[in-house]
Amino acid sequence: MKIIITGILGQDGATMAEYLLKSTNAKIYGMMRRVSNPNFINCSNFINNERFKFVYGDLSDSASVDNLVREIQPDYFINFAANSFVGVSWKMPEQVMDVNTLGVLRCLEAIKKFKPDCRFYSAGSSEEWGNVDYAPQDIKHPIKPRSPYGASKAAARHIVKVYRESYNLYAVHGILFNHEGTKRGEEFVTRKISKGVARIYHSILNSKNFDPIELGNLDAKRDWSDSRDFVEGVWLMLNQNQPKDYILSSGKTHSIREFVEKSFLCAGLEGFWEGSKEEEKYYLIGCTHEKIAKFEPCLVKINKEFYRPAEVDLLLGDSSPIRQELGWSPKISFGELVRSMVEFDIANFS
Ligand code: GDR
Repeated sequence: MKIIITGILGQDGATMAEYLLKSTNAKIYGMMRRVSNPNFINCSNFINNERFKFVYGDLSDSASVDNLVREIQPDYFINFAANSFVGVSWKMPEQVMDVNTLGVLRCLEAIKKFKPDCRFYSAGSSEEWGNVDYAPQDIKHPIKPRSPYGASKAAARHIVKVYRESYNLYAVHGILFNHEGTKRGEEFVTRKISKGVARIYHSILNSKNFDPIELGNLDAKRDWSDSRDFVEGVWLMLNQNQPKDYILSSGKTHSIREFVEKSFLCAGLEGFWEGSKEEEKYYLIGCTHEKIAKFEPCLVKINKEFYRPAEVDLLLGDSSPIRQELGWSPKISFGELVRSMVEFDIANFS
């Protein structure tokens, strides 16, 4: 069995490769773009596995995608490559549409031309729902994206459906709600918080002054899960009798504010909120370090730079269909996810 995974250096690509190398005998081809200083940290557990190989390719270059599918003749093509940061999608909307939407089209075309029985996974997003009408959101929720990113994923969803119905391809577009972990990039709010908590924890331990974590909107709510649970759901979606799109979510929602509080508590630090709107701050309480208690120990403050031109206020997913029909369910709770990220970042702080 041969599997191409794109976005191999990112959280989902690397987590998927790790999972498939353990649970199957497949040969994994991890597609990466040529960049000057690639960061292989997420691949360190499998980089030397003899069933794993890096291959060059770029979703914005159809020839490279065509060549990979023609030469490798994969049984599965799992597309996790994307410009996945919602916040930056207003700054480079054309590139986002090119990679996230046309990139999916290029994969589908390559499969149609060179390996039509290859099963294709397209990474959809709860950002497609955007300005939600109701909660929890199910697969029938109207598509109402709030960002170029959300629009790019919604368009990808349509093109996957069109190719599935027009050419009888096995192509699925899973709607994944937020999923995190220790492979998460620092630009995303959860990892930014867990890394910030680790930095502050070590400063306090060494009786040193510290800068607060700077965040944007604290009141947005997200349905967070652990990415290790999600790759199992993706694999189930790829192995049904008939292709069908499903939602992956925890079915619980929490605000950014709650993520902040829980993260600091995992490091043994308790805080309190003071002020409102852009002046709101989170201060440390009960600090016994004399040197730290002397200055005003502010843990979090607001920086307007991290506000978005349009926000998605509430995401909460209904994943009951995949639970009932394919037997998937997440094993890692929100509390365990936060703890694992904070403990990892504290232990690996340098
Ligand atoms: P999201 O994830 O946009 O939901 O998309 P992100 O972690 O970037 O933001 C979540 C929420 O936190 C608020 N926020 C901040 N966000 C960031 N990044 N940095 C901050 O400082 C900050 N302060 C507050 C945001 O406004 C937002 O409301 C993620 C990505 O992985 C997508 O690729 C994926 O499709 C969806 O999840 C499901």
